[in-house]
Amino acid sequence: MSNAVNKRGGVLSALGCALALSVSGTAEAGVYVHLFEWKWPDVARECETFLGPKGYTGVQVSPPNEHITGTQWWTRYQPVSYRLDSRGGTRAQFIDMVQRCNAAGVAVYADLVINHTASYGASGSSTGVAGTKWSTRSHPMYGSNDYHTPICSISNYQDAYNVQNCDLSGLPDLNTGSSYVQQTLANYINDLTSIGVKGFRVDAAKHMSPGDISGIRNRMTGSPFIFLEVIDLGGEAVTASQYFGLGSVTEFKYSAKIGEQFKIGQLKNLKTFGESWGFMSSGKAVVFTDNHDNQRGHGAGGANILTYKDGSLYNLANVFMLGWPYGYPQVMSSYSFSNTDAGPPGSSVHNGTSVNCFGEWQCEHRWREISNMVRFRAVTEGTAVSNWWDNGNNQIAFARAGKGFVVVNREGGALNRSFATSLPAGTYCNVLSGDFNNGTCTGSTVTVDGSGNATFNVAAMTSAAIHVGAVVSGGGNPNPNPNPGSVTVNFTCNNGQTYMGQSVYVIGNLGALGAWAPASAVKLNPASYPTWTGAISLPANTALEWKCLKREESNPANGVQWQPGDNIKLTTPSSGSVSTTGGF
Ligand code: LAG
Ligand code: CA
Repeated sequence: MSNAVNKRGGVLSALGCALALSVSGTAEAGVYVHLFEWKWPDVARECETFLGPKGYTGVQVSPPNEHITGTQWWTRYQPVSYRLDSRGGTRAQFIDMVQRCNAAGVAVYADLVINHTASYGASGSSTGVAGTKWSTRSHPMYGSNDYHTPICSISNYQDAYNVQNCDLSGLPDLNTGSSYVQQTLANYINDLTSIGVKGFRVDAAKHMSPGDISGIRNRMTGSPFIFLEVIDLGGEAVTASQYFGLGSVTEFKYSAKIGEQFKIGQLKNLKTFGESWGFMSSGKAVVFTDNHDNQRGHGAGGANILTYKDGSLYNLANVFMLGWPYGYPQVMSSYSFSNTDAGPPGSSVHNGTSVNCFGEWQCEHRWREISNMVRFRAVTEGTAVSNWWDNGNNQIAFARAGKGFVVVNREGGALNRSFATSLPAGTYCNVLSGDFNNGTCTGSTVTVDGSGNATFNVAAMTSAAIHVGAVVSGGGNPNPNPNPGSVTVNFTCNNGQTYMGQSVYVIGNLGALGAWAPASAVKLNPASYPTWTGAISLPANTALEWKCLKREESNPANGVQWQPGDNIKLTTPSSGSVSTTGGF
């Protein structure tokens, strides 16, 4: 398990994030996806074949514990027991998924429904999906004295006591202030942590006092990433800021406002998108265009929430979200629905090598624009916005200084224009028109000249993006001297035992080191097996981070193993060469 933690740590710091998972209350670097209602074997396969290779840092999964029976999606939010047996799959399948996602560098975040227990069919007793007998306020782990009394219903959002100690939608409200309840919940959470789960969404956090959640957290092992679902659109007694001491917090204002601007506003307004709009500080915020609730009119839904149903407009909003440096973004991945109660399709997403996406399973996280902006965000991490441009209406463009450039055209006509990109000269892959793999671009290219200018032709309702991790040629060297400021870095990876077809690579945060994409990592030479070595020419005076990586040569998503522990950091010298060593 500790190995997996370390692999995860590697990916995290890979994204320029100086913080460790243990710093709770600080947003993560990177991008995570919510694979809403995906079954565990599908999630595992997705980690290996898509999420890891594309650079997603995490995956939020539906609540893994036993819940009430029924076809509706929201049965998952009515806990019967904390057995890991659910519509997502069995305990064994859950463990397999967590291990395989960790091995692929993708952290699993579990959704914790800990404010309440089941109530549907409230009067009767019933059996949960794993066969546990229960009735309202009576479960193997709880009796009626484990709930808040006297029983009341949430009716007044101006009254924090009412919001936190009464029943939400008739769901029996656990006495989360009691040490027995706190320990019971912590035991469940610690089971997940011991399996290798790296983070938790705290469902209905607004309905538990920060003190109660703190009591649970103090009984938790490890230092998982915690983010709290607090719906705060203003005007209520319970506010998001009351939870900042516990972890990151969902910023629902972001979802409401990005939808408003893309649907009925003007994109030029987004120039200041962030704290000045009344949002929480970026480092606290988990942000999304839509989540599993508000995409279907539940939990703070509204007329302007964007969903997959918005098609190209949804793509544009996600391109903006992922290109814009605010918060820790969640990409929503949905199944198609018209009935807002309807549960997931019975079909699997993965069937051998074929993928059942873009239909009954929407897989927004696989839409090209969305998936390729994940790497853009990693490559531009830590850089400020510069070179903002707008046409006074719904065409915008901006740079992430020196690292990337984005153009969004939410108008009916094409946008043809030369922009000051801030990027080094070179031919870049427009990663929203095609994929960039091993130095090859399957889409159109954009040429940045020696002054940093480039002409973009962006069709109506589309976007374009270039970044220094996807350069076809050039990329900083307009000078005829091919590499004026370059030095040689001698890489060594020790203990690189591999199987047939698997090799050891250098992977790091520079484009020349694959920009953390296993597919683009640089293969080393096994002449002194199991020690692998290689010399790579890199820019002088440049800070970089890297790790050793194992992967299969012909299938970069297979056999992936990251060097455990922190990234190796070094700054290249002004000339000559330098040696650096990692290993397994
Ligand atoms: C959440 N965040 O605070 C979840 O994101 C949200 O999806 C959950 O509600 C809610 N808290 C409770 O965990 C969902 C549905 C509700 C559903 C509830 C329990 O949005 O509609 O309520 O899960 O399954 C359903 C019925 C209600 C009924 C209730 C109790 O829709 O009409 O009162 O069950 O029987
Ligand atoms: Ca409560």
